[in-house]
Amino acid sequence: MSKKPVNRNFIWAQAFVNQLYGLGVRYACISPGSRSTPLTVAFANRKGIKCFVNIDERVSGFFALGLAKATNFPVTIVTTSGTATSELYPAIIEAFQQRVPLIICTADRPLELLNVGANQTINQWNLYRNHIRWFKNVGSPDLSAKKITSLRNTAIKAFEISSNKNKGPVHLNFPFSKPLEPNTFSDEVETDSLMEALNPITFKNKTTKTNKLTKKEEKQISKIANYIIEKPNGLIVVGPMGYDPTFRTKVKLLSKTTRYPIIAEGVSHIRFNNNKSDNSVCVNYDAFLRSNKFKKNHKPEFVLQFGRTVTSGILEKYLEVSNPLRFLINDFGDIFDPSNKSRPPLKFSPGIFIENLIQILKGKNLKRMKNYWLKDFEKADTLAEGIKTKLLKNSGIQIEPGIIQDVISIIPSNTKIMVGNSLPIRDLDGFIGKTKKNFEVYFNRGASGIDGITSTALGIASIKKPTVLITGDLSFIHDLNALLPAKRYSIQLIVILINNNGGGIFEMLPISSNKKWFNEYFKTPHNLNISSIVKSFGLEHHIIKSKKDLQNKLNNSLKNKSFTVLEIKTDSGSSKKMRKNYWADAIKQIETQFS
Ligand SMILES: Cc1ncc(C[n+]2csc(CCOP(=O)(O)OP(=O)(O)O)c2C)c(N)n1
Ligand SMILES: [Mg+2]
Repeated sequence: MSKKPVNRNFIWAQAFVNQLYGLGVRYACISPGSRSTPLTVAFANRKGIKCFVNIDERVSGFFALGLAKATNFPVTIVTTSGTATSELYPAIIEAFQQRVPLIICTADRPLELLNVGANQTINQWNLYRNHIRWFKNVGSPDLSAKKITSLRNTAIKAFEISSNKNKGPVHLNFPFSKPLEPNTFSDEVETDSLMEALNPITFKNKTTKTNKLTKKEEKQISKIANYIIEKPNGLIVVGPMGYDPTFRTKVKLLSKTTRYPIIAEGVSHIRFNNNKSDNSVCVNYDAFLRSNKFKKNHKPEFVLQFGRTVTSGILEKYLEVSNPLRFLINDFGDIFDPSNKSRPPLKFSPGIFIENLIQILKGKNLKRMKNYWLKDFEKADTLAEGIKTKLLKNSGIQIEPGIIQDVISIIPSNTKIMVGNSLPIRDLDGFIGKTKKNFEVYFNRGASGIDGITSTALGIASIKKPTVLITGDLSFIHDLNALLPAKRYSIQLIVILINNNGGGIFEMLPISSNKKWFNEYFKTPHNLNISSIVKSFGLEHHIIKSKKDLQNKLNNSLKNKSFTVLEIKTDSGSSKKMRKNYWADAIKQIETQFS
């Protein structure tokens, strides 16, 4: 039998990568380093896996997060040993909290070099332990059939956990001894066993979900149905989450059946693809729920909440104070209720839950004698919509909520939107009305960091076109290294950069009245010339001077198919005034109308 000289680490890495490929993994985000050579070359060598190389691991982590969000499928990340691994942590936290599937592969020194002062060596064992769904130290490469089978099973477990069983990031630590390069040989192996090592096991997914409910699940749903029958004053809260497209129709049907209003979060996609008749979809709750009178006379007794914790603090407080019987429904039974007053969460796919619930409710006599409940919410929503539209109609380009509304009205249906934290997501939630157009909205609300926003958007934009990012200036500056992959991979992304020269959100907080500390420690103006920064990366940048200008440049950018920053210099002071005027007007008119 013929033998072939090989590098053990490389064959080990190839066996692992081939198994991932066999499972369907198609993207790897790799950062340069020496210890990770076997993994890097195995991924680079694997036809069918697209590799993105990012020098900055923090960018790489968030970029992978964006890819995984857009594909809803595990994406691999490779880093070398040492601090490189810890640069991934922010993205891993975000992936953990949002249940985004990532397979993190960190290269390490072998056991004998740990804790003895070896170069670029830290304790990588379960480094992300508070924010990871699974960790395994893969062990030293070994080309025996038994160890290769074990390695493949590790790959399968990592895939199954991250994509389905306990969705989110998983961490595999790979110790490698030198030599690391594929053409520096450490072993001789028989050709047959080599072939065998490189062939992945065919994996049959036995966990395909059936729509059939267990007895326990049937009981849970019929309990909810009984509450709905008895309680006319209920709400359906649709929080942030990437729902499947059919959910929209189902939740509207549930609203029709129950006569409960839908409280539609800005980033839930329920605001989009709406018809004129979808009156029960309420979007202006952040304004009308500021009226104490409305709140006092409209206390929900029952709430079904899909998705994550809502963006609006006003809504969250209202739910807490009204203290309804509140049920959270999501795929993994996660808790999204800071008030900690809701019942234990129900683990259901939202669509399946609604289908079964409607089946039970159909033909039942729901106690809806007084129809005022739903009508009042619809009326309050329409009232606030009118006030908002009037105020924004005459607002200049420097008014932040107006910009977001304009962007939504300019971009065509089916554009993907990534929205940054701080004011952009709050303005989107507070000011975007219902529209006929259909959008997919992405967000990093897992930990609501201002880090990695552009990188995440670039990952999304690599898959979905066209993608528009709406972000603040500090968030953009925090993630400047994202401009490297933007250039390197010519990614088509339009960045709407709302530049209020610092953290505008802090203007909304009581600390803003403290002149001594506010500017230096909170708002932190930077006075940077963002145009020259962006242009130094060889990327396109335009300053937007007017609404007309926004329309023209945004339309041009959509056609150009390149990375473009459209920077709008805004005034956080007058933007704050506009928001406050709107809320004050809304309170006034709601209280007159509902007297
Ligand atoms: C990584 C991280 N650091 C700090 C914060 C706290 N923080 C929240 S908003 C904000 C300011 C953001 O400024 P910008 O991106 O310009 O948005 P704006 O407030 O102007 O809308 C900061 C520093 C955070 N959320 N995440
Ligand atoms: Mg800002």
